[in-house]
Amino acid sequence: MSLIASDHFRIVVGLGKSGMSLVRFLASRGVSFAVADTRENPPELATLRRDYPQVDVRCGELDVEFLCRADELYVSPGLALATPALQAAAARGVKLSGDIDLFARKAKAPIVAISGSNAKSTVTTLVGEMAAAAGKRVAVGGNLGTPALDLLSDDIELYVMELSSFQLETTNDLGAEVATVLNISEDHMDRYSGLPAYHLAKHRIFRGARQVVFNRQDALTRPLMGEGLPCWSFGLSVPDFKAFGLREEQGEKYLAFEFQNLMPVRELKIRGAHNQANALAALALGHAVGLPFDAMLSSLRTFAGLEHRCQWVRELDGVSYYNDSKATNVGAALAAIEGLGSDMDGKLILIAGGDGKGADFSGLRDSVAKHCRAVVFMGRDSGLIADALGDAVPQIRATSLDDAIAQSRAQARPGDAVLLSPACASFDMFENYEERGHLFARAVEALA
Ligand code: N21
Repeated sequence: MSLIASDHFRIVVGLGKSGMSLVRFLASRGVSFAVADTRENPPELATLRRDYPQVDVRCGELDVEFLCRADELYVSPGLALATPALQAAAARGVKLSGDIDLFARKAKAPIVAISGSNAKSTVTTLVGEMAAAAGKRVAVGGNLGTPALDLLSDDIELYVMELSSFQLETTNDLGAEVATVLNISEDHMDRYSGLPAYHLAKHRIFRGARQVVFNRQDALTRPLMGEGLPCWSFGLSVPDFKAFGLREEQGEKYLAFEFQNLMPVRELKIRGAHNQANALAALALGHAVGLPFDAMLSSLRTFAGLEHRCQWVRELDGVSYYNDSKATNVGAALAAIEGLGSDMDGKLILIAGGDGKGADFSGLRDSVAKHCRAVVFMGRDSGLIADALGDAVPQIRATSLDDAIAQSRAQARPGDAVLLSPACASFDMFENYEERGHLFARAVEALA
């Protein structure tokens, strides 16, 4: 067969959203390629068959011989690189890559690259809004919203990219103008051997970067080989040279850059210490690519936060309801519990549980004990969280999302808040965290 040993044959492995963007990209450039997916019926299969009927698609268990016909595989972030068939192909000289590498090669405008265990989407969205406010033609996407390759356009002046550790695993040379890992806390322990492997994947974001932003309060965010690169930092402490932080003067707390106060913290719509850090990170990234402070500060004054991210839903009987379905790990739930809990007089009723991804939930115990009246559990791994919390707080088992809401309502007193912040992925009960959040909000809105 003529395809064998071709220098110009690629295989897209994994047919999700980014897989389809790869298909469109490769087809539009006349590159010859095939598609493989380990699932019998991948989500985009019908679209692919309809729009690209000539493309060879192999579903089900990966066939190493087939993979080895390619010189390069574009591997989906949904598929572990440790998958034996992928490793076998790599051992036989096939290059493993992904959509982000391809994007980086083709992008003609500077890239702001953002990773981290939490707050990626918030900071990415903020930097995008700052750039738009500064009059830049900006494209925002990657792990959030539009897949990277679908953003490519000669008109774009700046790319602001959210990148997950899974996307970075297959990224060999990003070459960002500025790159950051916002924070590192445990996540995806079902895909990594431990925190070091996860940390290593995230730090690939610094490959080829011209500038770096790191978090002064999280040593794991410092680039391992960033010596010599211009570095900016952010953190809640008082800033020094090349640093963004907080400074208090006459009882007023300010976002500050070096020795200059930029804006009172109270003008931010997003609440909590972690959101002040997010605002400072966005300022540091925007400053690194030359965005003026006035445009950045006006974006900070209007940004009200993302859907499913500690989003206020309604008040009923003096109890507020918050949708933090985006909290798919312990660190995110902690930020919500601490952020919301220390900002109110009442207590929290926390709804948690789901697909735990092998996490250690003991880190939740102190914050839960301090801020929660009760924890209502749902989902597959809720027993693991319950065990980790011990007798820190009353525990209630729910049989469904609706039951969890009803049980929470029964526990709450006026001044309290019900917080859906599961510390888990949603895949055991829902399509994704968006569906979980929408169903929560809809059910809460329907309460009589
Ligand atoms: O929504 C939630 O509740 C949890 C989100 C998390 O825990 O953070 N996100 O695991 C990873 C990859 C994540 C989300 C989306 C994707 C990209 C996929 C593409 C292919 C997902 C799965 C596949 C599966 S491909 C193949 N065989 C949750 C497969 C494939 O089984 S996440 O970081 O060949 O979308």
